[in-house]
This record gives sequence, C-alpha cells and structure tokens, in this order.
Amino acid sequence: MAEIATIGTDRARGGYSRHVFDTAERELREWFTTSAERVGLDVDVDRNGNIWAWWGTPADGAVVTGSHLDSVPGGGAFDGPLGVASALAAVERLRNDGFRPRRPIAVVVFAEEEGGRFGVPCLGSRLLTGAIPPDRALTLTDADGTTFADAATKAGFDPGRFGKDDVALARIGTFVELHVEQGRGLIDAGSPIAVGTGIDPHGRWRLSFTGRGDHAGTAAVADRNDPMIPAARTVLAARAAAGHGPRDTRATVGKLVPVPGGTNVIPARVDLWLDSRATATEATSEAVAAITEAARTAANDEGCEVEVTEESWSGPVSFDARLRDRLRTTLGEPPLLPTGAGHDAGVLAAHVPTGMLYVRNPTGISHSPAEHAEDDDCEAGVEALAQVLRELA
Ligand code: HGY
Ligand code: MN
Ligand code: MN
Repeated sequence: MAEIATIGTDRARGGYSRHVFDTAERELREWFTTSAERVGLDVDVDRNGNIWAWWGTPADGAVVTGSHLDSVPGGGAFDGPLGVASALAAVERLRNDGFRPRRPIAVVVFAEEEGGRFGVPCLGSRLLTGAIPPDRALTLTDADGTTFADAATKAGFDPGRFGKDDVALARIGTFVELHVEQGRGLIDAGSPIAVGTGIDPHGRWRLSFTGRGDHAGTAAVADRNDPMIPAARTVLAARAAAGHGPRDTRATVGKLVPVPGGTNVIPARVDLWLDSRATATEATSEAVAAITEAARTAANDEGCEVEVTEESWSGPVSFDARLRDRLRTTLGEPPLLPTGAGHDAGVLAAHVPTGMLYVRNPTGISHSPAEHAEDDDCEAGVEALAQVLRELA
C-alpha cells in the first residue's frame, strides 16, 4: 500500500482519483504487474482490460481472488487496492510457507469497478460476464466526451475484442474478494474481519433538465425557465424518499453539473445523477419512482423539460451459502455482514460461487480520504485470505 500511496493523489479534491486507462491507473497497472511477477506469478491482461496474475497454469476451476485499483473521484486509499495488495501478500505468504496448491490460484484486478470515468460500475467484470453488451460499453463517454473505445484503443486494446469471455469465466472455480469495510459493521461487532452475506440492489439514473439559458442580471425572474430549480427540488425529493425501511432506503445526488456553468449565467441545462439503493428491489424502485415523479412536476412548474435515463442497475446479491459457511468455518466464525456497497464479486456471483471478506474500517467512512484500515486489521485480513486460499486450493 505504501508503494502506491503517491499514485493518483488528487490535490484539488483530496484523496485519490484513479480512473480506468488514465495516467494514475496505468501506473497502478504497472505496479501490480511488477509486484505480481516479484512474487512469482505469471501476468496477463484479458481482452476486457482486466489483469490476471496466475500461480500455476491457467485452467478451469481455479481459486481466484482480487479486487480493483480504480477509485471514485477523491476516494480513499483502501477501497479496491486493499483487496489487491492483500491478495498478493497472501499468495507470497503461502509460497514462502512452501504451500503447494492442487488448483491454480489467480489474483485478478478488474477494470473500472467504480465507474468513475465512464459511469457504469464494474465495467470490466460486466464485460467479462456479458452483463453489459460490448457496443453499449464502447460508446460510453467520459466528461470530456472521450469514448471507452477510444480510451481503450489508446491504452493498447482492440475494441473489436471486448465482450463476454467464456474462457476466462470458465477458469474461475471460486472467487473470494477481500475489501475494506465501508460502514460501521465491524466497529460495532468488535472484530477485525467479517464474511460477506450479500449486496443490496442499487442503481444509477441520470436526470437531464433543460430550460432557457440566459443572463443572470437581465432575465426577469417571472420569465425564467431555469433548470437549476427543478434540479434542486429533485435533490430534496431524493432525501424525502430516503431513510425509510430496513437499513434505510438510500438516495443520493453526488454529482450535479450545470451547463454552461457560469456564475452569472442561468444554465441552459442541468444534469444530475441519482444513486439509489435499498435492501429490496421494490423499495429502490418505489424511491426512484417518487423522485422521478417529483422531478417531472418540478420541471413542469418551471417550464423546463426533464429526461430520465437508467445508467446502471445491479440486482440483489446473496453470496453462495456453502462457500459463505466454509469461509466462516475456516476463519473461526467471524461475524457475517451484508453491505450496501457494490463489488465485482456481486457481478461474478451470478456465474460462480463467490464470497467476500471485509477488513475493519475504524472510521466507518468510505469514498472519502477519511477511509482507513489499521495495520493490525490489514494483517488479520491477509492471514484470513491466506487461510481461505489454502483451504480452497
Ligand atoms: O458504488 C459502490 O457501491 C461501489 O463502490 N462501486
Ligand atoms: Mn467503492
Ligand atoms: Mn470497491
């Protein structure tokens, strides 16, 4: 973790900004390749931009672990990289102990887990599993209008080869992802590690409000069609729709972009992105329906238009019960934790037996520079992952 501590630091936001195929992420790819080779693994990159480091000849039924290296804008140091660094450390420990696996073991780094650049989370694992059609992925654009196809080409990939990878998928016999906890579960449980039970359903919607751009000083208020007004009312509607039900229905607007975005300019358009999650799909759908209804009413009141687009949906995930119980038994019955955070493990769970291990985060905060994990707890995570790999392989 210390080796990558200076890669992708974001001075403006604080924390880290590391997004697929940008300079920082490419540096992290090099760090991973060098580190994996240093512990004796053979590294190759698949057609969808995911990196695989193999102990033993790649073959079906492998025991696979890993996570992601990309971050949210201004993210913390541990979300993603802790799972990757811990996997390398666990493999190194097993090799130093002279462990001889009967199955191939692989450490994988999935591309664009956060969707921080192209908007769709778990893009690399969704492409691998066929959860997203390649032509949809390739036409995604970043804030500058660069397509994923162009960014991938610039990074040395052939856009024509992106898409479901049955060979890579068949090789995964079991997948276990270690991840820093992104809530307070382990603080309250007083344990350094936990085994994951599942992931709440969650989605992302883009709401685009259009009105009439004009001069802030000369346009009479009564004549305005200012898209910022319905956008603001929608943010409040999101809060009103949230906070109910078991473990809270959640609705968040973390990104709102006025166009053109001048201090003295009434925006012509305001784009905002809604992230909504709940313990059940119906609760999420109800919240989103209430919020989009409020958005349409607010747009109408202001003489504006609004367009609602679902950008991604991740259904509810329950990890394989047998594997979950086997992880728990191997690790001496640590606590079980559900989570509201999405992971590549959630995408793979539909295809292969998948499990998760969490490492305590004493702040309970994530997607923020405040995210943290103590060395002792990280060490407990590496030891747990090494035990799990030994047991499974
Ligand atoms: O948004 C999430 O839950 C994850 O960090 N991608
Ligand atoms: Mn994250
Ligand atoms: Mn993550």
